[in-house]
Amino acid sequence: MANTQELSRIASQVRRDIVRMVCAAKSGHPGGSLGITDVMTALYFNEMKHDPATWTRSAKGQDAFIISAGHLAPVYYSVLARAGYFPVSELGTLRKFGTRLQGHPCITDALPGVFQSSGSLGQGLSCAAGIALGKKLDGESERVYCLLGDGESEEGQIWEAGMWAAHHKLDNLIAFTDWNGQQIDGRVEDVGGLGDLKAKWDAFGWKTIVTDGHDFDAILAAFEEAGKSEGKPVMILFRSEMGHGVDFMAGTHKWHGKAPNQEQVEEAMKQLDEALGDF
Ligand SMILES: Cc1ncc(C[n+]2csc(CCOP(=O)(O)OP(=O)(O)O)c2C)c(N)n1
Repeated sequence: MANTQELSRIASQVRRDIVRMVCAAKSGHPGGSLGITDVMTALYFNEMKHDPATWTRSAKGQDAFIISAGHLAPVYYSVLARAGYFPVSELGTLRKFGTRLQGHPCITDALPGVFQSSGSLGQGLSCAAGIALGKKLDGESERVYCLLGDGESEEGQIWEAGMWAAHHKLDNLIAFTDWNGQQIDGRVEDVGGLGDLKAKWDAFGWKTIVTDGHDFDAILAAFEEAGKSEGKPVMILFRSEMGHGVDFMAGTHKWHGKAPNQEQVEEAMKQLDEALGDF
C-alpha cells in the first residue's frame, strides 16, 4: 500500500503518461484525466483490494472498478499499466489501429483490468450498482467503485441508478465524481447546472462526502470514511481542477478533448517530475 509520498510520485508518472499518450495518438482527453489522476492513483495504489496476477472480469474476491466517464481512459490505462495489469510500453498504442487501448475502454479487447465498456455517458453507475448487488447476494465483502464526471451527471440514468442503489442499501458501492466544474463545451453550471450536488445525493439516500481531489490525506480519509457506511451507498464529490499539474492545461475546458503538440509535451514534461522515466 503506497504512502502519500509514493502516491505523489506515481501521480506525476501517470500525468507524464497521459500527456505523452494523447500526443502520440493525436487525439484523446487529457484535461479530465489529469484532474482525476490523484484520486485514481490513491484508488489503485492504496484503497482498492485488487491483484493484477489473479484478476478476472468476474471480480471474485477482489474489489471492482467501473469507469462511467469512459473518455477518461488515458488516466485509467496509465494507472492499470503502472499497477501491473499490462506492459507500460503498450500505453504508446492508445487509439492506434488494432490496439487494446481504444479511445474509450472496450471489453471485447480483453484488456486486463477493464470490467466494462464505456464512453456513452451515464451508464456506468447502473453497471456498478448491479455488480454491488451481485456481490451482496454472493455474500462477498468486497466493494465496487465507480468514477463519474460532473458534466456526465447531467445524464438521467445516473439518477435512476442512484435511487436503485439506495433502495437496495448498497453500502458496498462507493461512487465518486470528478467535480471539476468543467465539461466538453464550458462550465457545467453554464451548460446544464447541477445545483447543490451534495444536497441532491443526500436526498437520493446516499451518504455524501465532499473533499479535495488533490490532497492525498483528504482523498484517503474520504475513502476510509466511505468504507464505514452502513445501509447507504456512498458518493464522494472530489473537488478537482481540470488539467491539474500542467499550467497551460489547468482550469479550462479547452483541454477536455485536445491533443498537445510535441512542443507542448516538452513544456509539460518540465513541469512534471523530470526524474521519472517514460514508456
Ligand atoms: C451519452 C453521451 N453524450 C455525449 C457524449 C459526449 N461527451 C463526451 S465527454 C462529455 C462531457 C463530459 O463532461 P464531464 O463528465 O464533466 O467530463 P470532463 O469534461 O470533466 O472530462 C460529453 C458531452 C458522450 N460521450 N455520451
